[in-house]
Parts: sequence; C-alpha cells; structure tokens
Amino acid sequence: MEVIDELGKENETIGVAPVGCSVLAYEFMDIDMQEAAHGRAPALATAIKRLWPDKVVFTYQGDGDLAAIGTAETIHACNRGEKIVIIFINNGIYGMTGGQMAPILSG
Ligand SMILES: Cc1ncc(C[n+]2csc(CCOP(=O)(O)OP(=O)(O)O)c2C)c(N)n1
Ligand SMILES: [Mg+2]
Repeated sequence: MEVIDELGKENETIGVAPVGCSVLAYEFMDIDMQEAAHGRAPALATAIKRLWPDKVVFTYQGDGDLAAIGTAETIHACNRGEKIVIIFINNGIYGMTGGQMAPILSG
C-alpha cells in the first residue's frame, strides 16, 4: 500500500485476493479488490489487466494458494510475461485450514 500511495494510484489499482488468510485483504486496503477461486488469482489478474491495461493489478497470495493449488496459473502467467504484480506470502503453512505444511520455496 505504501508503494501505491507513493505512486498516487489508489484509484487506479485493482487487487486480487484468493482463498487463504488473504481472503480478507479487502478489509485492510481501501482500493478495489476482487476475490479469486483458490489458486486462480494470476489468471483472474491477467484478465483484469488485459481488460484495463492502464490499471495497476496485483495478486496477494499465500504459499498454499500460489505454490500448491495455483502452481500452473502462477508459472504460466510468469511465462507469458503478464504485466501484473504477484505478492507471495510465504508462511510455510496452510494457515487458514489449521497449519498443514505448504510448499516451501527458497532462493
Ligand atoms: C478448491 C479448494 N480446495 C481447498 C480449499 C481449502 N483451503 C482453504 S484455505 C487453504 C490453504 C491456504 O493456505 P495459504 O494459501 O498458504 O494461505 P495462508 O492461510 O497460509 O495465508 C485450503 C487448502 C478450498 N477452500 N478450496
Ligand atoms: Mg500459507
């Protein structure tokens, strides 16, 4: 949000939050937000960005969402070079469902 503030883009930013603890992100950011199905935020963000190329579009995804169920959507969005920002919240667990192990990415 600090970056959006600095850019002065509050009214031109659309965030995408999927299933997981990030599902309530719209409660914490005073910008337009869209819910995505589990793991599908990069696909939805792709559609939003292609519809409104002048908007700043980002996703806010946990590791269970991004790196487990959403691996394909994430890799393919990156491979296509979509002009979106993907924010990866890597807490190592599926927090929302009780702490099962999530894929751990490092490097
Ligand atoms: C299609 C589907 N599969 C499984 C679930 C159950 N589910 C809800 S949240 C979640 C994992 C969330 O983990 P993560 O993305 O790491 O978010 P965190 O809560 O850790 O921030 C799962 C598997 C679901 N809601 N929908
Ligand atoms: Mg997690």
